[in-house]
Parts: sequence; C-alpha cells; structure tokens
Amino acid sequence: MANESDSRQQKIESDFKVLDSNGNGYIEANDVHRVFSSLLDEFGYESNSPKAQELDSNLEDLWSTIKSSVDSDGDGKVSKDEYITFWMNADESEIRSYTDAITNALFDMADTSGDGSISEQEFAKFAKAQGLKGDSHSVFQELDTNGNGSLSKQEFADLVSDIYSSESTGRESALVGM
Ligand SMILES: [Ca+2]
Ligand SMILES: [Ca+2]
Ligand SMILES: [Ca+2]
Repeated sequence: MANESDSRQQKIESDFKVLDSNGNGYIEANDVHRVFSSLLDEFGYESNSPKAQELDSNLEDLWSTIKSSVDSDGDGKVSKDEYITFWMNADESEIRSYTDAITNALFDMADTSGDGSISEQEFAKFAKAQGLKGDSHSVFQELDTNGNGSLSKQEFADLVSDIYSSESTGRESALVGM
C-alpha cells in the first residue's frame, strides 16, 4: 500500500511541474495561460477569434476553480504543498468540479468544428498537440466507448476523471501535459 500512495504522490508532483510552467514553485494564472496558449498555437486559432475568446473564458473558469478549491491560504497562487494536499484529501465532488473545468477547457479546444463532439480527425490533432506518442487511432477507439465514431463530452469527461482519479490507467497517455 505504501508503494501505491508513493506513486500517487509522484504523479501529483509531476502534474504540478507541468502546470507550474515557469518553474517558480507556484501555479499562477499566467502558468495556466501559458500551458494553454501553446495548445492554441498548435490548433492555429487566431487570438481574436470568437473561438479563442470562448477558450479564454473557459480558462478563466478553470483558474477560478483551481483558486477556490486548491489555493487554501487564498494568496492567489497554488504552492506544491497546497496542490498535493488537495489531491490527497479532496472528496469526489471537489475533484469533479476540478476535472469538469479541465474537461470544458480541453474539449472546446479539441472540438474545432464546434459541433459538440470530437471526431477521430479532431482527436488526432489534439493528441498530436498533447504530444501523444503512439497510435491515436487505437486510443480513440478505446475512448469512444459507445463506438459511434466520435467522442461526446461525457466520454471525454470520463477520460479526464480517470486521469485524475487513479495513478495509472494507461489512458492518461492521451493527455500528456494535463
Ligand atoms: Ca509558476
Ligand atoms: Ca496559496
Ligand atoms: Ca467536432
């Protein structure tokens, strides 16, 4: 059991490192923006387009969720201790609101056609932007649990909560960097 919680903590620490994109030891609003703006570039969204503005408002929501749930001393930034404490102690509904905010931000980015679902082509682009190594086709098929050829927001949300609820399901490789 000790090993299990060690590896969970390691995963939480490595998630923290990704989110603390400037490496100053705190997750702050500009870190979150930096992580996402590199994705925006990959997707080629113009910075003034309605899509970019929608994504920006999702990011604001994500950041306020992070602040209200994880920044326990309320200083406007998330230390590594706060981040670890959150993930070690959060109950299901706290985790749900966190993963929902991430789901919204990522889903709307990946849904380039804006039809409310992610096609295999859209997923391939997303997986590439996320640095997925390996075959996006097989990952897509695994995620498309009802086999209709596209990912609903619910299927995508299941993926995101899988990533955060256990240390390793294998599916998280689809979302390197989050
Ligand atoms: Ca930082
Ligand atoms: Ca803090
Ligand atoms: Ca779509």
